[in-house]
This record gives sequence, C-alpha cells and structure tokens, in this order.
Amino acid sequence: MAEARKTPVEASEPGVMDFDVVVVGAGFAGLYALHRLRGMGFGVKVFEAGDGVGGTWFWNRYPGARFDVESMEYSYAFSEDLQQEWNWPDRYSKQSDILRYINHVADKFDLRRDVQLETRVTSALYDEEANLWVVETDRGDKVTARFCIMASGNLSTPRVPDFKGLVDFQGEHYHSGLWPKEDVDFSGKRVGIIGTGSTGIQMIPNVAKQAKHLHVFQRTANYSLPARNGPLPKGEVRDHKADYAARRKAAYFTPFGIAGYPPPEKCAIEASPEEREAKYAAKWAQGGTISYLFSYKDLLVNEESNETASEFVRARIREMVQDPETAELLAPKDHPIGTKRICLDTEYYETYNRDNVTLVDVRSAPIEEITPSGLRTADGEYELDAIIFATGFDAMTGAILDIDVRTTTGLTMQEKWAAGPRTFLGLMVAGFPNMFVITGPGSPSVKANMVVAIEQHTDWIADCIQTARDRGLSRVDATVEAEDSWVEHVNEIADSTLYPRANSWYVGANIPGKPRVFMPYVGGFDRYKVKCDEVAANGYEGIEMTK
Ligand code: N01
Repeated sequence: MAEARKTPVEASEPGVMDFDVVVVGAGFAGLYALHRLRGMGFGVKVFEAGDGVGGTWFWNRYPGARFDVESMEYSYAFSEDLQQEWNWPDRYSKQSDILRYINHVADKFDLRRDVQLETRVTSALYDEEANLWVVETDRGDKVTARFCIMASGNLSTPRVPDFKGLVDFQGEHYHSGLWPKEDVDFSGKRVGIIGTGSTGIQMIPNVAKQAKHLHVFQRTANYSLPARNGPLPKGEVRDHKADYAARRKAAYFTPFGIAGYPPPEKCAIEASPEEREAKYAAKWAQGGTISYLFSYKDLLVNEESNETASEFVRARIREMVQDPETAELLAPKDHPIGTKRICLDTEYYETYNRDNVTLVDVRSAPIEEITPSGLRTADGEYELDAIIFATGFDAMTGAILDIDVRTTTGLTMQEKWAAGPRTFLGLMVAGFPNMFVITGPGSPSVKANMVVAIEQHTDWIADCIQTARDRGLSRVDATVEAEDSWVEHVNEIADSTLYPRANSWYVGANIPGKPRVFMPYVGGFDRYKVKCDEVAANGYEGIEMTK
C-alpha cells in the first residue's frame, strides 16, 4: 500500500520543506542512499514506480536473468553484519535470489517506511528563490525537499522498437525488462525472440527448452563467454567472508571495481601466438568476462591485439555450433571484443544445435512488420504465438529525461542534454543545484561493478552534503567550467580506446535519433575514485557551495 499523501507545501515558502532529500528509485542505489542519508539525520523520501523494491532486479524477471558479476562481489559492502550473514547459493545468482537479498536489506535496515511504492516521479522543479526541489508524481504527490537524488538507474527505461503492426498481434508479447511476476509457460508455443544482447543470450537457452519452436531474430552478433556458473563451494565462501573487508577495499583499486583478478602486465602483441592461445584457452575454461579481458593489458586499446582475443572466441563458436552457416552468423565481426558489454552465458551457442531453434538474420533482411499471426522480415514470414522483445533500454539518460527536470530560471534537462548528457563526474549537472545522480553518465557506472559504484557515489554525495551543512551552506552546484572539462576528459579517454568502434547503447546507437555521445567513463573505476576523492580533498573544487 502506498503511504498517505503529504500535504502539498508551496515551494515559495522559504525554509519550509517536507523532506531534506527526495530519492527517485528504490533499487540498489536508492535503498543505500536512503540508509546512508537517514543515518545522517536527514528526513528522506523515496519514490519507486514498481510495487516492490529492487529496481533492475524487480523488473527483469525473464527466464535466465542473473548476475554477470560474481555474487560475492556484486553485493553491498556497507554492513559487515549483512555480508557475513547473507549466503549466496550460486557463483552468479539468479534474479529471484537477488530480489530476496534486496528485500532482506530493506527489512534489516527498516527501509520500507520511507519508500512509497507504485509512484512514478513525473517532474522535479528547482525553485531558485526558495532553494528547494518541488517533486511531483503520477499519484498527485507534490513534495518539497532541499536535495533531489536521481537513483533511477541506467537500464530502467525498456524500449520496444517502433514496429508497424504490433497492436494487431494476436499472440502474447513481452519485453524482458517488464516481465510478469507469474511464470510464463512457453510449452507447445511458437516463440520469437528479438534481440541478442546480454538479455537475449541469457534467455534463449531457457526459452528453447520449453518452446515448441524458437526463432531468434538477430541483427548483430555478440561475443558471449561461458559463465561456468554453479553452486558456490562452502570453503570458498568461508575464505571470502574471512577476508571480506580487505577484498571490498581492494575492489576500489581495480578498474572494474571487482577484486580477485590480478591485472595483466603484458600486451597481447608481445606474446607469441602459442602463448596467446594458451592464455585465452585458460581464461575460457575459467569463465567470466573480467578474467578474459584481463588476459592482456592492451585488448581494449590496440586493434591488432584485440583481434587475437576476438578470433579466439569466434573459433570456439565455430566449434560449438554444428551448422557452419549458423556459426558464421553467430560469430561477431563488426566490433572488437569488449567494446560492447561482453555477455556471459550458459549453453547459449549449443542451443543452436537443437532441432527446435532457428537463427534468423535480420541484418540482411530486417523485420518489416509484426503481423496478426507473427512477423514479416524482408525475405520471409514467421508464424508465432509469442514474441519476446529483448531489445534493450534507453540507457543511461532515459530514466532522467523521462522526468520533467527543470528550474524556475528556465533551464530544462531536455535542453541541457539535447546534444548528449553533460555532468560533472557523472554526479552533478551544472545549473541544477542540489540535484545528484547516482552512477550517472560520465561516471564508470555500467563499466564497473554497479554496487561498488553505487556505494562510492552515495558516500561521496553524503560527504558533500555534510560539508555544505558543516559550512552552514545549503546550495551546492557544479560549475560549468568543471563540467566542461570533465566531459572533455571522458571523451578523450573514450577516444583513446576501441570502445567508440561499436554501435552500442554506450553511445546511444540503439535509439533512433539519440545523440551519439560516449556516455560511461572508461578510464577505470580506480582512477575515477581517485579523482572524486581529490575533488573532495580540495574543498569540493569545481563545486560552488553558497547560502
Ligand atoms: O539490450 P541490448 P539487453 N530489430 O541493447 C536488438 C545489462 N544486462 O537488454 O545490436 C532487430 O544490449 C539489438 O540489435 P543491435 C548489460 O549491461 C545485464 O540485452 O542494435 N533487433 C540487440 O541485439 C547489457 O549490456 C545482465 O543490432 C533489434 C538487442 O536487441 C544491458 O543490460 C543481463 C532491434 C538489444 O541488446 C542491455 O542488455 C541482461 C530491431 N529493431 C542485461 N532493436 C546481467 O547479466 C534492438 N534490437 C547482469
């Protein structure tokens, strides 16, 4: 049940506000922000669109949804008690276990009383005169707060391509990111999955086991590595827990915010072909994406080096997939490995050896329309009882731009980000005082262990607000100069790598008309954290704190 409405308070009444902080979203980020800021004595209100907490892990319930970072690492570090008491069953946990964990956190830290569910924030207006944010929701709430924190997620705005005819489709259709709570049974059904990103690749082997026939509509092949998932051995968990605090700290000094993978010292081009083959084979056998990317230190900056790692995976695909034509379609050739999120799978490629699975290339013959009984591509018609859209998200900016964010001085986020997102450290947007973003564009976000990034961001925001409070100041804004120089730095780093070579959601390529800007910071989580710490140590250099 949603809480009773607050009496609306006029923003123009100086000094009067409902809350110190409004947080948008109750996923990993929003819940930790609530816990941290409440602990500082702030009155915090969280609005969440879902009817439960968990964010990404609340919405993405599709068959096969699970972590692609190891469970022992992809979890909160802020409470030793929590990390000692919680037991992850699998190396890469499944969605239902992750949701159970987040609900446990919400209960353990008594978070639910400040979270209003089934409430979508529709607008956030900064009232310059009152120095307050006025936040409105789709349920008629209008609340004021000194600070507004966007914990609205990077991959939380699902996107179904604008296919002609979808409204007339007679079968069932689903988007992976809006999956029903009840189990969906595809037994005996002719199913079509559109999309072969991380989601499609996790889902396809599971749906194939149920469906009468599965057609996979692939536009771009992706690299996927074996997860080698399985139950976590008790001894391994015991050792990890005995050393948890040190491991968490060590994660801060790694490029991906994940401890336990020694960084490589050698370049791939310096190694002999035999040495490289042996190295890649060992990593392939070990499983996991970081492990593979850490084969050599130049894989993401040198095309020739990268090609050796890319070709190793293509060769494995050709071995695993029996039909040579299908194997060739599945072997990615249009981007260097790692420049799109590498997928992690369980029996993905082997699934194409099943009699009930057909791969359809919609690069050469695109989907033209959804028909009442299936879909039509440029060279064929497919009869389907169910269509699954694993077509991704309006990533990194979608959730914030869906909210009407503006100031009484006339600045709007839509205009500010019209040519692509601009932030200082991915944390603040100049001209929008007292608004913070957790894992926003311009921060490592999706290029790091998200939970580590979330905790680091939230702690930094909390310290920044505390500093302002200690100085008797209540208005915090990034300067345009600091923001400009950060944006330039983010671009410079991206341009020094192979990342911009891929048409990925990192550059907004999956959304027609979205400005092509490289959004995550790829200089490494470790380097990024040093920069954030420096900014704080230098008295919040690049940030203006005023009355
Ligand atoms: O989305 P995507 P996702 N016609 O955008 C295709 C995280 N994640 O949901 O590449 C035909 O990657 C599109 O084709 P193309 C992870 O960070 C994590 O899979 O644009 N096809 C692509 O194949 C991941 O990167 C986990 O040519 C169309 C697919 O749809 C991110 O979420 C699990 C199309 C979309 O792939 C997003 O992954 C799952 C069209 N009109 C996801 N439009 C974990 O393991 C789009 N496509 C933690």
